[in-house]
Amino acid sequence: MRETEPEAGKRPLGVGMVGYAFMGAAHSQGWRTVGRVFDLPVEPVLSAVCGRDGGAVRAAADRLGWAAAETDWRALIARDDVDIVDICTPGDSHAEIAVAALEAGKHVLCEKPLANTVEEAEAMAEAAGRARARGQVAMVGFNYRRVPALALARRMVAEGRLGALRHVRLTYLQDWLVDPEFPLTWRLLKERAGSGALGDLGAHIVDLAQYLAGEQVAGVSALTETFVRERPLVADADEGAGASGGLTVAGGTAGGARLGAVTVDDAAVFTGRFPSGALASFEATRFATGRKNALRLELNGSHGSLAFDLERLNELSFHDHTEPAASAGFRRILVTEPDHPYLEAWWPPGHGLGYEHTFVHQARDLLHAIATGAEAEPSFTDGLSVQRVLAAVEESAAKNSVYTQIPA
Ligand code: SOE
Repeated sequence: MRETEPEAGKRPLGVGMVGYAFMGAAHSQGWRTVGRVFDLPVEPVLSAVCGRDGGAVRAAADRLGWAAAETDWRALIARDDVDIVDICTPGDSHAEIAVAALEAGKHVLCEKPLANTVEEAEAMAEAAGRARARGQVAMVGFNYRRVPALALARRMVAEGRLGALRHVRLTYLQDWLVDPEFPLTWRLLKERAGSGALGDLGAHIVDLAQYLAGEQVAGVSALTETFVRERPLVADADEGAGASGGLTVAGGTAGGARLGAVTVDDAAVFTGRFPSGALASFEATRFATGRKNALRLELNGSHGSLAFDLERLNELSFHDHTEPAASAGFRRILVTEPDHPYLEAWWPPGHGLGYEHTFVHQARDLLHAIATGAEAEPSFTDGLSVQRVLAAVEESAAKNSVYTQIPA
């Protein structure tokens, strides 16, 4: 399926995507669907996808609906039919591609975490600031902000329904690394991925905590651990950048494969403070046996609490502490009403959404920002702020959990 023709009367905006693994497939789904669901003055056109392996990227273009394939990201950025550069590569190439794309006058969507280091994230935020003055938009792919129930949670916190926040508690649990025979793909190499569960999963929950609380974490105390320190080498650590994005490797490794060092964390557990006085706690792990993609959170405030579980993403639990104790208690809000965030465009009440819709909403928000000239959120400055928390977690963990302040 190819999506090359813009809808009549809408300004076409060409998209060029770098990377086509798990996230690239998810983003493609967003670009393909957004114009059919949301009424926007602009229409994305899937102009070209880029990857290093010519045969594989051409196959991905056909599978995912892109009109053309490129093997050099610089050539992709230079194309006249590319207005938006969408970066879905491992973290070690984010900064170079994003800065080049912004300097070339393109809008940019970059997968999370924004970069592998604070220095790279600073350079990206600076480039985005210069580009903003020229009318360009830059956004980080923290897609869980686009779960309607979490956007509703943000709205309720901002409206004061929870009163003063006391606790912001988040966990993000997966289990795909439990098997010590799982091979050493790029996600386990610091120079490629920046960090492990911390940057991959912890980045999501730090961003959500800051988004929901409406303020930035001021300092952290952290522990990290690498439970399995050596894993079987694969011929090409990028193999996992194929269809599964490093979460599986086709055929596994041959028995008796040589071992290589895992250079990232398997799990990170940390607490933090917000300037308002609220306390935060975070847990990110790839070793929570039985948990596949379990992102859960609970906020407790002086007037009430909110709880959310990604495995039931059409629901938000709310306890209103201002109600009489006899009738108060957590109740389930079914987040499928037309006046809930994003839902006016979708199905009648009760007909829920899923993971993939977050990428449609992400595309919608980016296109809306481009069309209206508004700043896109989460901005590269928001991504930098998450990066600073991740760096502070690593610093604190290296000092056995010493409280580490984060520069504002
Ligand atoms: C793998 O851990 C992963 O795909 C993350 O990279 C994504 O950001 C998350 O949404 C799901 O899990």
